[in-house]
Order: sequence, then structure tokens, then C-alpha cells
Amino acid sequence: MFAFAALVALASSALPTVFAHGGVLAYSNAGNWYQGWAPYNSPDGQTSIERPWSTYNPITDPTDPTLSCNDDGTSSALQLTATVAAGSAITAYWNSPWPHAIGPMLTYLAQCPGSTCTGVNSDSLQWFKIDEAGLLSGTVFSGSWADGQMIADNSSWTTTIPSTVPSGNYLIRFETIALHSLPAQFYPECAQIQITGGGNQAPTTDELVTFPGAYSSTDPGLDIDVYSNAAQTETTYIIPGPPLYGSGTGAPAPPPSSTPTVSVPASSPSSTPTSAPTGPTVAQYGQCGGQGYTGATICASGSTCTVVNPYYSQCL
Ligand SMILES: *[C@@H]1O[C@H](CO)[C@@H](O)[C@H](O)[C@H]1NC(C)=O
Ligand SMILES: [Cu+2]
Repeated sequence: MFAFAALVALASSALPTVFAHGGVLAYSNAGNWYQGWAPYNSPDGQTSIERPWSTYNPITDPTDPTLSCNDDGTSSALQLTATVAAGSAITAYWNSPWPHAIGPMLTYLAQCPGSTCTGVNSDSLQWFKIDEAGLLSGTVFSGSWADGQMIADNSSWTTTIPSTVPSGNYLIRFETIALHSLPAQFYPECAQIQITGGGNQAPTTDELVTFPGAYSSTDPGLDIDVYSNAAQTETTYIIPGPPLYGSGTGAPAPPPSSTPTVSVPASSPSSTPTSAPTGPTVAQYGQCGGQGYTGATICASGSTCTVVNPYYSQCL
């Protein structure tokens, strides 16, 4: 009898928990509609641009191994990729109405090595943040948040792919973080896109992060009690994660390796060397050229100075 009552109690408490959470169920871009992965259906036969995910429950530990795309990081058997133009807007739709109005919205990109993201584990990628919004007005305690705006906007969030991002294959990671209780709740899902017509602004080294790795439970934007006395007068909220793409101060990062690069000299020599160049050498994978670079330009034997982008040449 007791066991039966306990089971009933369990069942009835489990349901509202499921419906109080959720994730990204669909995407749209340039008039195209992309149905997302259905986490509670069999994976067999599912075709979606969204990476598989398996639960509506939040991730509550920033070191959780599923933090990149809310699963084990793999693509699906019939994984699709959407072609998305740089400079275009892409919208993610959560289950509606989304229940959590307090917290920030964040969107990240990660470029995949090679010619497709299919088969690339999202845990192995380096992510940069292309969109973020936190406390929009008022105080931490009673102000309005990006999460509330997401709910008001049909439980959806629209991010513009920067036109400066290099063309290539990417995962896009939309995330809403809920701060109504501690620990903070992370709701990230990813989709596979091929960005076309892009620019040549590589993210800088300090803009790139891994998931897990980007967040810590002691980050001021995560370790925050929105009901505290301090929150009633606090009007500043620090969004977690790296500096936004375009605001980092590090060197431009080389693209993910295994992409074939064309080998050309890092700088045009002022005179044609008649014998093998001498001078300090740069070890393999070191920087050997690029705008503003003044260091050694001769690569250790076995490697060639290769232009990665206008700001960075590397011994490869
Ligand atoms: C609101 O979102 C739903 C999906 O959750 C979508 O089917 C519908 O078209 C959206 N409405 C508008 C006005 O964008
Ligand atoms: Cu929830």
C-alpha cells in the first residue's frame, strides 16, 4: 500500500517537472522552417538539422559533460545541415510558453574542421559567442531580463549570423540560462549549419571557449541570488562566458585544423635570397607572420609558413 502511494506521488510529481522545462524545438532562417530533434521519440529515422538531445531537464552543473549540446556531443544517424547566409537572422523556438523569465540568452558558434560537422563531437569544438543579452532594465530582483523577452517573443530568440564570420561548417548553440533558483539552470541545444558568403574575421584566441569549460559555478552571473537584499538595488548583471565575438583582445585564432590551407610566403621578401634563409626559427605550429607581427619568420625544417588569415601565419 505504501509502495503504491509512493509510486503515485512519484508519477504525479515527475510530470510537472518535465513540463516546467524544455528546449529548442525548431528553427527558422530566411523563410525556411526546420523541425528540431524530438527528444522523447525514438531516434530511429529522425532527420533534423538539430543535434540529438534527450531530456527537457536542465543542466545544473557548469562542468557537466553534456553542456555543449545537451547530450553526448554526437551527430545523429541521418543528421542534416542547413545552409545559412552570413548576415542572415536565425531563430530558435523553445516550447511555448517558456516557463523561466529570469536570466540571460546566449548564442554561440563553433567551426568544425573538415568539410562537414557530421561526425564531429561538439565537445571537441571551440565556441565563440555571437549574441548575448542579460538584464535589460531595472534591478536584478525585479527588472526585465532577456529570458522574459524571449517568452514575450513567442518563446523564441533571433540571432543574426555576423557577416564577418568566415564561411564554413558550424554548430550554432542557442542557450537560455534560468536564474530563478540556484544552482543556475542551463538549457543549450545545437544545430548544424553551413555558413555561406561570410567574411574573414576569425574569432580571437580569448573569444574561444569549450563546453564544459566556459562557465564556472563561481561566475558572478551564475552564482547570483536574484532574491537577495543586494539584488533589490543591483542594476548590473555580468553575462557569463567569453567576450563577445568582435570584442576580444587576443590574436586571431587559426581555423580548426585539418582544413587544407594554401601555402604561400608570409611576407614578400625584400630581396631574393640566394641561399637558404638563416636566422631565428619558429617551431612547428608557431606564428611566423601576419599584419603587425614582428617576430621570426623562418619555420623549423619540415614545416612551412602558411597564411591562415591576414593577421596570422603559422608554421604548418
Ligand atoms: C510561434 O512559434 C511557433 C512554434 O513554437 C510557430 O509555429 C509560429 O509560427 C510562431 N509564430 C510566429 C508569429 O512567429
Ligand atoms: Cu524548467
